[in-house]
Amino acid sequence: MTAPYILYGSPLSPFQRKVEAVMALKGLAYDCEEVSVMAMPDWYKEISPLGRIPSLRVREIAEDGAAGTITDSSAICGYLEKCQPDPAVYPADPFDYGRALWLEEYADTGMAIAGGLGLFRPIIFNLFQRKEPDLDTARKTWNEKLPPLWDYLEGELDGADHFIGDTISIADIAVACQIAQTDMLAGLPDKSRWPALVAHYQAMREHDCFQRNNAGCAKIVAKLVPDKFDLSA
Ligand SMILES: N[C@@H](CCC(=O)N[C@@H](CS)C(=O)NCC(=O)O)C(=O)O
Repeated sequence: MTAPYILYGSPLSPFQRKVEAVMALKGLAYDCEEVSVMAMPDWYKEISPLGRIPSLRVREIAEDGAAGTITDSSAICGYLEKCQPDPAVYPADPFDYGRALWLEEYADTGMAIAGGLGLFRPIIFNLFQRKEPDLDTARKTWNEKLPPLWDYLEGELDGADHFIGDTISIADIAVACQIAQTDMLAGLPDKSRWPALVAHYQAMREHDCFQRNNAGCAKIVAKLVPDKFDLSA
């Protein structure tokens, strides 16, 4: 049966992971269509003028072209929340809502720039191109750039299971999506230094809403990275 949505992108994108988790939580069925950032097709640039994945197609609006599509994970998640409000991933309380948006932004910008550009890409993009992974850059990121970002999140969690209130919100999802990016290649932050953050991430990783994306990533990464890299040295 044809699903009502198509998600364009790659399971390896933390932004696609965020959308997939939100769709799974809300029980929304979707098909995935691979769009590689390393060889972005021209038809996709019409949908995403900034040349980024993911984008969502709403089939009942249009089956092709830019019509019926929304690009950018935050825009997509905001749209999905309006379509299917229950369960909510954005808190109802105005202050909590603002805090959730901030943590989503913290993950999507601060963590994505550090972990994505400084660790994930120097390893995986090189491997895709059959080059040696740039472990010097990845080590510098792991040991110098990521710890202050994790410190902040450890403080924000303050031992709790969730960043906001006692249910999953976009803040939990967005942060876990970025930690998954570095976990795939380098494992977890040191549990003795960031206990709440690691426990939070492990619980999120096991949550049903991440399983389809976890499986998609595992298939790709297992071929390229049989063993995780030890970047702590
Ligand atoms: N703000 C965007 C960011 C999306 C983004 O940066 N995606 C990356 C892949 S993870 C991308 O498409 N990069 C294109 C490129 O590097 O050329 C969102 O939330 O969807």
